[in-house]
Amino acid sequence: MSYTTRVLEDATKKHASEPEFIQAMTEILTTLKPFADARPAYEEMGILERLVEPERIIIFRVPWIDDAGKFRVNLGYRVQFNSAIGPYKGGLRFHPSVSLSIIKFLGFEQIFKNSLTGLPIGGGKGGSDFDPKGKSYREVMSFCQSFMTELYRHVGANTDVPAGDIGVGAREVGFMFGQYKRLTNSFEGVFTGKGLTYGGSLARTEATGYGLVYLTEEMLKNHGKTIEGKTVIISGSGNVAVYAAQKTAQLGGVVVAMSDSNGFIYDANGIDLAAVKEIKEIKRGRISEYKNYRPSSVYTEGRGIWNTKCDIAFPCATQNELSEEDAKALVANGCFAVGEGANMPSTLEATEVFLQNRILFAPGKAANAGGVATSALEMSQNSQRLAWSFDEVDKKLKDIMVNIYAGINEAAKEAGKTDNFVAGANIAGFKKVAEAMMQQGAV
Ligand code: NDP
Ligand code: 2IT
Repeated sequence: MSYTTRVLEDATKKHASEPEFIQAMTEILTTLKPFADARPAYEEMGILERLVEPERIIIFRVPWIDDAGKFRVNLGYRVQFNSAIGPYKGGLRFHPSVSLSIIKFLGFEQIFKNSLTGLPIGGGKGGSDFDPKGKSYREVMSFCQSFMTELYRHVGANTDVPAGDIGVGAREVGFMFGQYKRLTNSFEGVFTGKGLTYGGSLARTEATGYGLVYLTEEMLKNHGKTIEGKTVIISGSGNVAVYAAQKTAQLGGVVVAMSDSNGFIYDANGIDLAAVKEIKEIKRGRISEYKNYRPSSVYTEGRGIWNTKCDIAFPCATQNELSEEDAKALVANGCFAVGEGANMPSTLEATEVFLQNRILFAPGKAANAGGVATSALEMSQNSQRLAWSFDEVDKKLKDIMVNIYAGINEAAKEAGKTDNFVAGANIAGFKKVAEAMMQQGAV
């Protein structure tokens, strides 16, 4: 049995109760197989065995009191996966579905994603099964302060730098940053995605969505196409989805559908993004309310968004939101490009459908890396005690996305898998981390 297969089989057995983590490992190790098996030094130095085990996992109780005076308890997680090329870096997710498996899959993906950015950031991820939906301002603050009261001792500007993800935006980052500062008496860049008044970077809010569109545009350009005039559908209506929609519209694409966890809207005239932002960002409401703004639009309950005819699809909600059937429907309807704004939104089977049908497919760890890349730019600004202009950060972000495309394109070609950017991203991301691990010895 080959080295890579053995490591994957052993880790799958050992972590049998972690389906999402197994899925992420399977995708990465399967595509790395020819590359890693051809280089005996990796086996000699146990690179893959070490790579699939986090350096540290922290799991803790988060007690808080709700507005009715009732005691509540959630679980908090931080998985410090790999620090070979820099301090652990990755977001925090607050969602009732959060489990160790989900945080481990996200942390594992983050190692390769962060490497692809070319910036000195290791991989980590954290979060809680706390559900911010329907909670009051006071309850969210109370939870965030309690969460940080444990997490503060494990993070730091040169150790581990969290940020946002699903359910964690500027409001939650503010509460956690404030509590960290109070507990440590230290004003430092321990979080990214901070507010602009206390060290946040311009363009970080927009970065993941914008970056997704920059990388997709570059991929299309290399295949004689552009976004201009194309029909686009975007799942989700959170941070990533909204700014992917904004940049798509700026480049002349027409976004006709968006969604949330309840259903999706279709607006043939192009989605009115100001309305979506008001519903989701200000009112914290449901996407179904869009009908009040555009009576001619159609709202459909459920997860049928992928049956909408389009040229380009951007899944920007959550893991495994796009199944094999969904992928087949997209292909049958003439969709020719897919860019993953979310982490692992396509199942393994859906990804296979895209690759078999030669869809231009940009996997999440490359396509959504603009968020964490801009987080690293926020860390640089904090270290310098300077703030760069929006245009300066946006230009750097664009250059980074163009470079990521060049890197994954080159790696795919070298592996004899031209245009397979899944293989390209995994190999390109892995190489640098593996090299750093070998140079640092048995750590
Ligand atoms: P937000 O919380 O801002 O938005 C999440 C969106 O996805 C909401 O519209 C939400 O709908 C929907 N959603 C969440 N869970 C589910 C579910 N189980 N089923 C269907 N829809 C769901 O999160 P972000 O926009 O920040 O994150 C979206 C994705 O992008 C995630 O996969 C995240 O890991 C990834 N990502 C985020 C980055 C960032 O910088 N924020 C960077 C790179 C990747 P509802 O409102 O109904 O819950
Ligand atoms: O999945 C991700 O890359 C993020 N949620 C952003 C992480 C970060 O540290 O900015």
